[in-house]
Amino acid sequence: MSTANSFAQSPRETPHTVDSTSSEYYQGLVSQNLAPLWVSLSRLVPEEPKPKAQAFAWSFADVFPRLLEAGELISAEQAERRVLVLENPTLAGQSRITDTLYAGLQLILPGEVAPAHRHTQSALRFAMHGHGAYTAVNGERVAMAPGDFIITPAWTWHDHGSHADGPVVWLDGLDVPLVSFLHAGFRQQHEETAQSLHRSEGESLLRYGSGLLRPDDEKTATSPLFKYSYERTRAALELITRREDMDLHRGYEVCYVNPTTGDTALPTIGASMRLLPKGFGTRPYRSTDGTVLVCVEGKLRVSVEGNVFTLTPQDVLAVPGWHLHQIEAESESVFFSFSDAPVHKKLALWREERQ
Ligand code: GTQ
Repeated sequence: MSTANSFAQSPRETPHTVDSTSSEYYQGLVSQNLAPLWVSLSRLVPEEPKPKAQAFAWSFADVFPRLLEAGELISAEQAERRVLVLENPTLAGQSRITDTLYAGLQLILPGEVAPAHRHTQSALRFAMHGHGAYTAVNGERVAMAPGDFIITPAWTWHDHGSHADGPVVWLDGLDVPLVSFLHAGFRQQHEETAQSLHRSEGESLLRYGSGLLRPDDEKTATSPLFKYSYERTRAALELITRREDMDLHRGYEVCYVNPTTGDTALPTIGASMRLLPKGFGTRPYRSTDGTVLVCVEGKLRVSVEGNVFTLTPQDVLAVPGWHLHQIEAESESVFFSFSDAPVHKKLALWREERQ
């Protein structure tokens, strides 16, 4: 039988794949820019998410020497951003750490400036190594110290620089693959290398970080507070561990939010810092968002669908969406994470499973 109907499946049967070159009918469809849904239905509308990314970890100790080599090859100004992109092995060449997120390690050397630009992609920085570098966002400069979380909201001018006496490295997290999928990317170069500053350092913390808005200040889609220091974050976590219950699937957790709305600091990327007590292992957990973890203190053993990764400070792990994982702390451990959960939640797609 070679009629099209013979390929129709009842939904309960496993659909078979059809060699599209096998009959005149299928070849004819291609030439008319048509395609038979019954061949691709189960892929288009899967029973559950099957991200292309795999769970994978980068050891900071392995990447750091490569970054220093890059520092000899090219200046921050020449490179515009001197970054080694963390590419998920199953998405090689695509500049993605998970299916929807980009991550890279950026190096800045003493005296350098990574020139000012802006883009519609939202960015976060998680400071990893060295003191004395800064990011300027919207006319205000903020110093970066290890563990600090800094945002560069969409379409805000930003440049980075360093007065340090050694190399400074931070992790960049951007929604590049997502914006690329939506073809919503715009970028502009600033006419000056470093933007002029019209706010003093600490102004956004003093106002928005103190919960102080002017009566006519509007709620904004991104946080007007753009640096969340590790010092304060760590102190807040410490308090919580003393007084509150722990989520057995997540550990103690504080989320970086936009103080004007209570929503995530960036509209497309959510971020949090978690603490696990010594010897504690989280119960098996998965959610649809793809997550990037960075160990900050202690030692973690993370099992993702049976693959085990050991993380010490500054190591980075990609956990794709819907991958069941458990996190065990060998000593009291603190880790940062960011994910595309806000997008899932805004589109009513987010699910989690707690076992
Ligand atoms: O610092 O502005 O890793 O625009 C990739 C793109 C960093 C940045 C990246 C960027 C930046």
